[in-house]
Amino acid sequence: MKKHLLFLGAPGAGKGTQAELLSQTYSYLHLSTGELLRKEIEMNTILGMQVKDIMNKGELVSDELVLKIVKQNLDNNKKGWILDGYPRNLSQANSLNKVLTEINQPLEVVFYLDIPEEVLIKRLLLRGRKDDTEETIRTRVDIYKKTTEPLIQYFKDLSLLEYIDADRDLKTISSDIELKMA
Ligand code: B4P
Repeated sequence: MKKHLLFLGAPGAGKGTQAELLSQTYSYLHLSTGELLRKEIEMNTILGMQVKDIMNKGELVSDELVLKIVKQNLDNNKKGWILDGYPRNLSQANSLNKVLTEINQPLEVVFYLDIPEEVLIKRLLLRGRKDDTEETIRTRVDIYKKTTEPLIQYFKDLSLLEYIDADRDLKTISSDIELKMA
C-alpha cells in the first residue's frame, strides 16, 4: 500500500475532498496548504495577515512561506501523508523533492484529478467560499494553467502520475484511487 501521495488538479477538481476521505480511511496525515493558510487567516496570525489579500485575489502565496508550512508538518509525520494543493509550480516541486530526500520519505504516487473547466467553475460557485467569486475563480484557473499544469508532465516523466477522471461521483472516484494505491 502506497503511503506518500500527492493530489494534483485544477481548483475545484476535488483534491481536498478526496484527500480528506482517504486520510480518514488510512489515518494518513492530510496536508492541505490551502486549508493551513486559511487557518492562519482565521486566527489572525502574522502569516495570516501576510497572505489574506493574496488569497482573496486568487493569486499564489510565496514559495518560501508555503515551504515553511509543509516542512513543519511533514517532519512530525509517522504513518503516511497526502499532499493536497502543493506543489503548485516547478519551483515548489523542486523544493519538495529536496525536503523529501532530506527526511527520506519519497513520493510514491501523484493522482491527477482531471476535470472540464465548466464543471469546476459550477462547483466552486456552488461552494461559495470567500475566494469562490467568478472573477477570483478565473484568476485561479489562469494561474493553474500557466504555472501548475506543467507539473503533470513533470510527474509523468518521473513515472509517478496516475490519471483520475474527476467528473464522477465522490465514491466512484475514491474507489478508483484506492485501487491505484494498492
Ligand atoms: P486550495 O485550498 O488548494 O483549494 P481549491 O483550489 O479550492 O481546490 P480543491 O481541488 O481542493 O477543491 P475541493 O475538494 O474543495 O487553494 C486555495 C488558495 O490557497 C489558492 O488559490 C492559493 O491562493 C492558496 N494556496 C494553496 N496552496 C498553495 C501553494 N502551494 N502555493 C501558493 N499558494 C497556495 O472541491 C471543490 C468543490 O467541489 C467542493 O464544494 C466539493 O464539495 C465539490 N466536489 C468535490 N468533488 C466533487 C465531485 N466528485 N462531484 C461533485 N462535487 C464535488
